[in-house]
Amino acid sequence: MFCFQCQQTAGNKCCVSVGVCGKQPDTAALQDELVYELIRLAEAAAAAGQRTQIVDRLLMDGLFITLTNVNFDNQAIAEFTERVRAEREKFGGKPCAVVELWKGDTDTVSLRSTLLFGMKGMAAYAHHAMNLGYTDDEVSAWFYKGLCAVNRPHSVEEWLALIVEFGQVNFRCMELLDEANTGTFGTPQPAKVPTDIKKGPFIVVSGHDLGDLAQLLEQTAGKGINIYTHSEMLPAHGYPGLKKHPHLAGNFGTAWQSQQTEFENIPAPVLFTTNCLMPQRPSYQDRVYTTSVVGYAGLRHIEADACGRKDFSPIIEQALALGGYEHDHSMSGINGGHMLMTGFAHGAVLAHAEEIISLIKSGKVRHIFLVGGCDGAHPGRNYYTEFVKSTPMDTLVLTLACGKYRFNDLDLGEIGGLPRILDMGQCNDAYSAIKVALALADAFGCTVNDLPLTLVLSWYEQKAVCILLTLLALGVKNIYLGPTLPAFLSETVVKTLVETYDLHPTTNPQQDLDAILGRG
Ligand code: SF4
Ligand code: SF3
Repeated sequence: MFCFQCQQTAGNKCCVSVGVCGKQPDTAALQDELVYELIRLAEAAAAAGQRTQIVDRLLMDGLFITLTNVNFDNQAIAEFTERVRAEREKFGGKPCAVVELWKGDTDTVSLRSTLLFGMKGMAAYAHHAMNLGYTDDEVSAWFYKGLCAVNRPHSVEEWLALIVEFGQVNFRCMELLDEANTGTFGTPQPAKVPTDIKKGPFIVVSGHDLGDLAQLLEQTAGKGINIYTHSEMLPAHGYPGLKKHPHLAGNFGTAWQSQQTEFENIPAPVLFTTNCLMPQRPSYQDRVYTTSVVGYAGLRHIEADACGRKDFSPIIEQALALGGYEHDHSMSGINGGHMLMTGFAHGAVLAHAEEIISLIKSGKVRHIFLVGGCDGAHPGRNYYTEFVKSTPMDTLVLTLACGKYRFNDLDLGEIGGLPRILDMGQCNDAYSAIKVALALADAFGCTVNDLPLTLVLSWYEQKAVCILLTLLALGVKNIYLGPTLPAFLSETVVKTLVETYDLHPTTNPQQDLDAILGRG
């Protein structure tokens, strides 16, 4: 096998005998075969000059299946590949030749991989938007264009132009998902989220799909079952259309990499709506359910019907049978015992735009940091905790995605009535951060790069890749990226990014903070 798409890749080079994530060589081969079949389908559709809703969905879901920590189920991957093949055969003709993705000169493989991995991230966001009935022609069409582009030779300049174009399209895709989430569930509002578990039956919901959470909330209403968000589902508490359910009771646990210990002893089932799913310990394997593109051999999978409705009865019945805790239960051993704040997406932050602008003008806010992205098991990720702890009292910290669990339990105080840490939401809510930055730049009559704002990003999987490419495509400079640089970026590509965008690999928190605040 050969896989180097995520931050925890072996030796920061590539996984060749088995994935650090638990992906086995046969699964890796099936995922590669699926990507090749998606390329053949995109090429066949392009040759026929046709785009259909069925192909749109297959391209998005197929790419999403191959994203890190999503699907380890060989049978499910093979069956999906068969559906892609059958759809391609409807276009007639012979399957086209496909490039060998991981072979060729280093820079070509690097640039090709960057585009492909970015598309996997965008596929996830387009998938969530489509689940809520929101699509965009430009976004859907780019999956065809991008997959065909991956299959063809280009000069370095052409690859870079494609990557920038992709970054712009992914901005539209994140905007589309924002429209889908806020159009369906309302504009997020600041919310305090309990982290302890009430007595009685409960279900834990992980992943990013708000539509799945909504269906589960509806199906559990009045049944005496509480629902707890996990990891990237935490921002759900900010949405009025989800918060209205009184049994959306709180958040359980921390980021994805702690699931094997956190799920071990809880008397409740867990639903994974997306990544990040890890191989399970036997102690809790019979309590984990997957849905949609997520899969793992041996776990129970909840399929949608033709209208997208899911029957969560098996998980509801198991929650009732397990019964939950006998008494209200403190989770202080795993990040419980306090309240978490979320819901500061662009709507809520920009409602305070005047205050923030005057705080900046009066010098009460010296700098704004966006510290966000993925969490993971890499020891260097303490950087983000230390960084946030070290930020001066006259600075604000915006955050998003699961990387926030490194510091969202810290009490950093307030400035002018605003908490110093503002959780903007999931990784796709990077869109919110960009909206806020653009609004501030507009108010100050400058560009985003001239604002007292610095992005300090942590990456793990391919959604972070598409977000980074969007930020670069929008011309955002001086981004700090860690905990390591992607293994798929060749030396030449890194050099280009550093020279063109002043991209900084993270060093140590104090040194980077000093450099940002001009105290170096
Ligand atoms: Fe390795 Fe990451 Fe690929 Fe898993 S997804 S095989 S950890 S590079
Ligand atoms: Fe986290 Fe997997 Fe990336 Fe959506 S849940 S940010 S790592």
